[in-house]
Amino acid sequence: MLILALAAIAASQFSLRIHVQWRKLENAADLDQARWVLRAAEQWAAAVILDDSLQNSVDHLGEAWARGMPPVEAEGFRVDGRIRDQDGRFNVNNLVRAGRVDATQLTIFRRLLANLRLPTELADAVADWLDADSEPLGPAGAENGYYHQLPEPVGCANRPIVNLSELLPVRGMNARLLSQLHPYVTVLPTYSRVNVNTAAPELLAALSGNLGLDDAYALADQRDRAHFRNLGDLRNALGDGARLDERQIAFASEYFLVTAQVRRARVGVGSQALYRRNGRNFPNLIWRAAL
Ligand SMILES: [Ca+2]
Ligand SMILES: [Ca+2]
Repeated sequence: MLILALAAIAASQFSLRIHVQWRKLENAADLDQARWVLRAAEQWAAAVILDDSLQNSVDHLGEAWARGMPPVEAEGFRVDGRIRDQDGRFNVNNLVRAGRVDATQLTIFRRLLANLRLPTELADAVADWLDADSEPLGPAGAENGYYHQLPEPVGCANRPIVNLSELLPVRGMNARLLSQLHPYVTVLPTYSRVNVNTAAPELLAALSGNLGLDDAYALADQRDRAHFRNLGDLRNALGDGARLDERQIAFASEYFLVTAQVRRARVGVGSQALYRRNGRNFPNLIWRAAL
């Protein structure tokens, strides 16, 4: 009797174990499939970016790539995707060229911080974080002399960064400020001009010494009704007086961030991928990270 009971328990445990194993295999297969669908979604987004560059040489928020897409079903998964150009943002790495601070970019960054009502001294500390030397830019700057004396010492990067979160240890920075800054800045591997068709009014105003924030909002409104094809369009929209720094601007974008998510019941995967346009060829993948 006891033996029979023990056998029954063993059998039920065995069947439970089989069930758990089977569920794990099933989940693993689902996850594998979800990852394939995710890759396909990224490739699709890159194809949309390429297709746009074959159609025209200007990028604006009324275009198909910018308009976001409703979720689609693929292989039983729900797929969400979004493409955001990065050239409508201030590229933090622009602050330094060949290891030295670019004074023009520093001024633009200071103005952007002021327009966002964030502390302008952050600009100096960020530039010091990126420039090759160890000389603080001014009283608000900070180099290893500052960072090594902190209760939890850190090493100054003294080089360009890859991800915005790398700025978290910068003097005066914190998670709240970084998240406020996040929609207006980006981190790109090469020098980039600001696409005036996709830039926020705060950045448009930062590109000018004499365009007020209210006028920048009016300019962006006008642009969103009819995008700028070229300098002539922009100058007409600005009228007499205000000027943007025309060496720093563009009407097209080169870098695009693709965010994709794939979900089904218990399984979900997501990614972000930065693509760079590559003429009439498929865009180059710069980096890719799981979400
Ligand atoms: Ca375009
Ligand atoms: Ca430095």
